[in-house]
Amino acid sequence: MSDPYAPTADDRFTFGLWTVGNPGADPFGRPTRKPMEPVHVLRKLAEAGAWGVNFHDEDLVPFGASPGEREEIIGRFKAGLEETGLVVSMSTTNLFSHPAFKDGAFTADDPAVRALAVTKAMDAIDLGASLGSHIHVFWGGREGCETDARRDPRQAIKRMRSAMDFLCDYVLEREHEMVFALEAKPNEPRGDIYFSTTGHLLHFITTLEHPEMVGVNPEVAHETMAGLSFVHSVAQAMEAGKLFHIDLNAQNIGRFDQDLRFGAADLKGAFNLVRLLEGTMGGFAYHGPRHFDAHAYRTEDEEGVWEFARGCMRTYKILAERARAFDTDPEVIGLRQEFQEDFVSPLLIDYSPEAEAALREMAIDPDALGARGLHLEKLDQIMTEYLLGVRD
Ligand code: GCO
Ligand code: MN
Ligand code: MN
Repeated sequence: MSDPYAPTADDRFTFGLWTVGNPGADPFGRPTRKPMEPVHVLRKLAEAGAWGVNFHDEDLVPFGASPGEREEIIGRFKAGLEETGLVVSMSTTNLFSHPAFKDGAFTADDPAVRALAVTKAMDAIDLGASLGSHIHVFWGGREGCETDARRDPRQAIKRMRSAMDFLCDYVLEREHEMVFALEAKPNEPRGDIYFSTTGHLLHFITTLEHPEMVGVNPEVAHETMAGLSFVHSVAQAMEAGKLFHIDLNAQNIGRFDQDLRFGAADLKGAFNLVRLLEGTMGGFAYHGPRHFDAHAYRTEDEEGVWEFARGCMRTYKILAERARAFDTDPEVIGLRQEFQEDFVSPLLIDYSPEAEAALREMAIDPDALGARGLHLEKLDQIMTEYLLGVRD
């Protein structure tokens, strides 16, 4: 029998060169694994069943490479894409590693740093576009501070807006078919990063010159670090039509940025996320790339890296299968629908004197409403049993 959890192109699973290529260094210790050649990564990803690959400009072409080196590297990578059939599903700019960006890139006080950042981003956009990327992610890892003693945070917001407006116009000028996806994170590497959550970004996007070109790229770990519900953040992005990309991984609240294998922590959160993305919970599904922005434990060798990659995809598919089973279980449907069919809701959409009168005439007994049990304990226990695999 074929493996029902084997990944296919339809799953749109993707990994970054920096994720499976992560050599296992941390602030306290040196790398435990050797760097991997990009084309080797492509071959191994294709073998594991991934659909796409992503990269920062520098993951592929080292910062400061000569034009000749650049051309050679890109040529080799292009051939690797053709050989493996992988697509470039997203590109991004590294605006955090070089010391020039130590106090911000687009939000830096020094206009020379901002100019360098915008120029580097234009080059990264062109690089991505030339390899087929239609989504460019901006994660402002250095856009923040340890102290607010100098920069007025309002200035940072204005500068970020100018940078996004500038770069949207650049994409239009170049006629690239590309949108931007902005990624929030509350802290790490900065003490505090501006636009700390997906919600902050969703508002910011409405203030741009081309809001239609810009969406969000929420990451499990980042909202969880902020102590927030990732499912609710993703839901808000989807409802706003702004979920352009997603970074899947796992994270325990209150810890440093862990970038764990998808599903390695908070399985219930992962389950509800998959219900949302797959549309089993109701409403529309997400059709963009399912990107795993995570890395293998530092304890692993290369074999462990591919175990990690297969594990991310397999857990997603198992959760999707469990989600479909849960959401089509007649008992679950019954428990979820109990209060959904009604004739009052239409009255609550648009104000009119008639609607007001009809609402005021309703004989509502607040005490009866308050005394009623909602059976959420039962529903949640059923969910737990689906997750534990004892109910089908
Ligand atoms: C992190 C971020 C990054 C970004 C990546 C894409 O916490 O380091 O999640 O991995 O997603 O830089 O721009
Ligand atoms: Mn992250
Ligand atoms: Mn990320």
